[in-house]
Amino acid sequence: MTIPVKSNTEYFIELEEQYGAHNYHPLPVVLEKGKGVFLWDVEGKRYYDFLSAYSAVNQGHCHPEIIEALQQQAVKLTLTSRAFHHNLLGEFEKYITKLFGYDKVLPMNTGVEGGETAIKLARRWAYKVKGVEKDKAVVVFVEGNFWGRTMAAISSSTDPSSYEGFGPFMPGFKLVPYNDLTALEEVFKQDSNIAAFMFEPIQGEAGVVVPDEGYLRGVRALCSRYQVLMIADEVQTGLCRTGKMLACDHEAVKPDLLVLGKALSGGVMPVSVVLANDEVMLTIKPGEHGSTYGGNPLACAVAMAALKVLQDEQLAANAKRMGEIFRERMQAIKSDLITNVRGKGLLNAIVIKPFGENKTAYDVCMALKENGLLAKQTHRDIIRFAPPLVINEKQMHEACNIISETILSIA
Ligand code: IF1
Repeated sequence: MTIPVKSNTEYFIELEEQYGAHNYHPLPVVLEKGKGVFLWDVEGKRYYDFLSAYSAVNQGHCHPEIIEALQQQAVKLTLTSRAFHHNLLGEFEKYITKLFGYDKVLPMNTGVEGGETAIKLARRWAYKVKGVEKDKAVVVFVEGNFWGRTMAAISSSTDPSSYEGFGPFMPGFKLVPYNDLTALEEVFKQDSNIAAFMFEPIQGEAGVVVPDEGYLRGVRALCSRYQVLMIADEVQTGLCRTGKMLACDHEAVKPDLLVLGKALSGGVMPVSVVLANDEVMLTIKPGEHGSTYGGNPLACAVAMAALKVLQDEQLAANAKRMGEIFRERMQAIKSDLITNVRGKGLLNAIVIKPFGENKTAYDVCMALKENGLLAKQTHRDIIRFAPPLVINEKQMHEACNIISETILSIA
């Protein structure tokens, strides 16, 4: 009796099944190498990466200049804690505050820590500057928001798969519909305890929901009028992803607090920041917030290299141009499987009509994988497409050929 030999893929997936928490349901592919827009699995098969680790690899996998910065710093000094100074923190702080036009920056690690930090700053500002009564500060979020998995993040969520079974939840949060300035003004009028409004300029996890032209300007005007801090969560939309350095730049709007993460390190390690002016930033005093790795030497070196690559390689302009090609190609696919194509820059999504016996966007992603392109569905009917911003025109057309041939073969 011959024992079937397991493929490498099966071997690695079974290890995870046996020894890892089951908090994800990944596509059945095991990756081991990445370069630019490409990934290779343990069978040696090459894929176009059309997820970019949810927009953390905007500069392309293993960008040489970012890896060089990592390697040079890694053999010198990686972590001091903030109990002492180190020679890269001030350099990084000056670089990033000048680049985005804010007085100061508070460095953290994951995107959700950036969101948590922004909320703590907003509450502190509400008590110290706006004069909100102690423990009464309110932060307003939008329906369909996603900013991470911590207790505060899921306390603001409207997605049961994020919050169900994890209560009790953080108080002091209110919700309004996205892309609805009337509802937002209503809440601002009714409640004088509002510290801030935190939202994504384009909603990623909700399925690349692009608000109406003018929404960002409207939010800015309402926040200014009602003395509410505007917090832009640009963890996913920032850093050239939507065709500008920031999604807020599409309407020339400047948030009071700017949260960045993901591609701030080019996919090398978790680096996040909150940028704000002194009136907000200096409401937190020494010893009142921080983290072991926040602002570590390695993160500073890697983040400066990652930001330089975005500018030197003009990745915002490339994202704009390649995104236009992508949406044109998607709209040209003659299939009623696709009911909508939407996005900005290289943050795009297609909406898929259920097909066959209850087949969904997941099944399209499985077929795309077979054809050499990796993407992930969000919810049952939406596929987000977000390649690294270094993708060139030839690669974009080749990837679009894969997508259209796959869709047409299914239909
Ligand atoms: C997972 C989703 C995306 C984010 C925005 C903050 C954070 C995220 C706008 C927190 C993180 C990640 C989380 C990651 C998958 C991915 C994701 F599918 F979960 F919803 F991108 F849409 N603000 N998004 O999108 O950043 O703490 O993760 O560094 O949970 O698997 P983080």
